[in-house]
Amino acid sequence: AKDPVRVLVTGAAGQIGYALVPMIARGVMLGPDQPVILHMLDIPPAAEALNGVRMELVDAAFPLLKGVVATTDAVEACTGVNIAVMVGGFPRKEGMERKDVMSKNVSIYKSQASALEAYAAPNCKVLVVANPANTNALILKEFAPSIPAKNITCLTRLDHNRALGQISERLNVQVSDVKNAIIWGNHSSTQYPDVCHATVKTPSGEKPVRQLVSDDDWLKGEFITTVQQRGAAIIKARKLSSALSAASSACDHIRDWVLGTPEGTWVSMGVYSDGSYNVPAGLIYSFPVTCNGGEWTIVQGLSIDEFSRKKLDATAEELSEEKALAYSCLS
Ligand code: NAX
Repeated sequence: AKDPVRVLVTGAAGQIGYALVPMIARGVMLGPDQPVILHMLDIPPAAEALNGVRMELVDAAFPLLKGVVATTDAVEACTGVNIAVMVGGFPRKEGMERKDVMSKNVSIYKSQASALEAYAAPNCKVLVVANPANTNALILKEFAPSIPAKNITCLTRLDHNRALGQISERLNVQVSDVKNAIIWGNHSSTQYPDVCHATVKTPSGEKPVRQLVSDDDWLKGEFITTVQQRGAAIIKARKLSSALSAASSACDHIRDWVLGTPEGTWVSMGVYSDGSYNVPAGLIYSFPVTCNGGEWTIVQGLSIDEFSRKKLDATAEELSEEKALAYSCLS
């Protein structure tokens, strides 16, 4: 039998946490033969709710779940973890300035970076979900200098999956037959959902989405805005933000990172930019990546037309501004 993998979920008493921990305990994230020990962190006001989640995990009697740590102590939570899914953060409340929210999250991610750096297992892989996800991940990277930059990522897989879902609905095909969409940039409304290289499996072979969707205005207009604004549409409908889809996508992100992407398929991940596609280096930016042997690689050589170029640059610009704002909160 395999040794258990320790998986940290911060903000585990929240809504995404409640959807995510049972998926991890069922093997959705790491596979049906991989035992796990869950580490759950939340803040003291949520301690009782967190204990309730721990009780439910016991009650569910998951065969793969070999232990649960439920705590409000970051050091205890981070100790020995192999994977860290950072869902906890400070939400933007009505009337709050962007700078105030940023400042709260910068201080959370600075201190959790230190706890991870000091106590996590070597080669721990980190996924930041909490918003502003890209910039929180960047702060975490800056304050955990001994964790390789390659190990720190943020979630844009939900946006990626939303793009696949929209194409599947539009063409009335199975979502599993659609692949190679790309989310470029920030997990925000400036993200660029790009299907210029996406394909659909058909009885007569793989066909480009751009050929199957003849309405270019839809691809350049409503498709993009629907994906960009899907989070807001879910809030409007549910009166709560996306949770099950966010949790499921977080599992997809880690599963593909650890176990690899299928041949010929890429996915979107927020990763530390090396300057590929003329995106400024030093931002956490969402790129198309393939994964193999537990490492991601940015897909190279895709053609970027003028329409796309502007969108890649606009979302990079926003991330540079966020980075500057985050740094101004440090001083
Ligand atoms: P909730 O407010 O339900 O849960 C957040 C939890 O984090 C709460 O239990 C809170 O007590 C806890 N928390 C706050 N500060 C903490 C700290 N310092 N350490 C540990 N825990 C802490 O929010 P939920 O709906 O679960 O969303 C969580 C985060 O995901 C939010 O920041 C949200 O904006 C972000 N999202 C990101 C998505 C993405 O694709 N990257 C999509 C979904 C989601 O909107």
